[in-house]
Amino acid sequence: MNAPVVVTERPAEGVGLIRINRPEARNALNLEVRRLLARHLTEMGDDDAVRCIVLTGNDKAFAAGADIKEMADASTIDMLLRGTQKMWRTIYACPKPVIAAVSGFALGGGCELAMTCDIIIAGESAKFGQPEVKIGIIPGGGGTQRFPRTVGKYKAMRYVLTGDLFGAREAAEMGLVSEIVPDAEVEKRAVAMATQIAELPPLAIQQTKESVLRGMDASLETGLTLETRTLQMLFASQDQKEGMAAFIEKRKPKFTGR
Ligand code: CO8
Repeated sequence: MNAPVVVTERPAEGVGLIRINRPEARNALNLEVRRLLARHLTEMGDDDAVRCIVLTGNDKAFAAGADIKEMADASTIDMLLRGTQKMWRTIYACPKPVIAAVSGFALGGGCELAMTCDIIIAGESAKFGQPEVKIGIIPGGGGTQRFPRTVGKYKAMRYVLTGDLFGAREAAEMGLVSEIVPDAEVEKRAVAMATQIAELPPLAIQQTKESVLRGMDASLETGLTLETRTLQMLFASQDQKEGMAAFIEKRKPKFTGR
């Protein structure tokens, strides 16, 4: 049997690619997949050679949600002991930028997984949604929290309360998708953007990600203070000296991540 999560270390210099690989179940996120995702993202987060990560599925599904067959007979205590929110946090806490390359369905936990990523590249026929109410539960991976914070209360309510799916175009109009590309080019475009990010100074990239994410949960004043301190701190890095010297000397910079 093929591994349910496949890692391709370097589709390009500095880029790690993680593929969810359960095509027979529309990439449903069973416990094994979630554990592997958490493990690979942690490992890539710690690997200096990986500067940006692409997370993808196949042409039919990014992920069709948590595995319903694995949950159907679970008790409250089973769900508690599974502790999936810990794995979810590991994914969210990855210090490197993560680009979701979404083709096909991104539903329930799959849509939430995409929303934990930093950039979402979607194929033009990708379908998103939080259909959990239709099976008697609520979203459990951030769908009632990240979704309204991203698209606003009334759009989010329209979808979480009906379970209706929505297409890539509507997702982009709501601000849930960063870029739409032809279906056949989703992974290629995501890897190209990851390569572009991987060439930039890694400390500045990581600090930018952290500043955006932490600031979104804070007051504007606190966020601005965090931003100022982070900017000041980066003047201790070699990459700041190199980046500015290269600009002045009209040459290509060589960033070391120091
Ligand atoms: N769980 C388990 N199996 C699934 C899932 C799933 N989420 N989605 C699809 N499959 C399986 C089907 O059962 C089917 O298996 P089989 O061949 O053995 O019958 C196979 O994948 C192919 O599926 P379909 O025949 O249905 O394929 P279609 O192309 O006709 O439809 C859909 C694709 C639209 C994706 C459809 O399968 C579907 O609606 N799936 C369920 C979507 C859903 O309800 N998702 C929400 C799940 S609940 C959830 O995510 C809660 C998150 C809480 C915690 C967050 C942590 C992850």
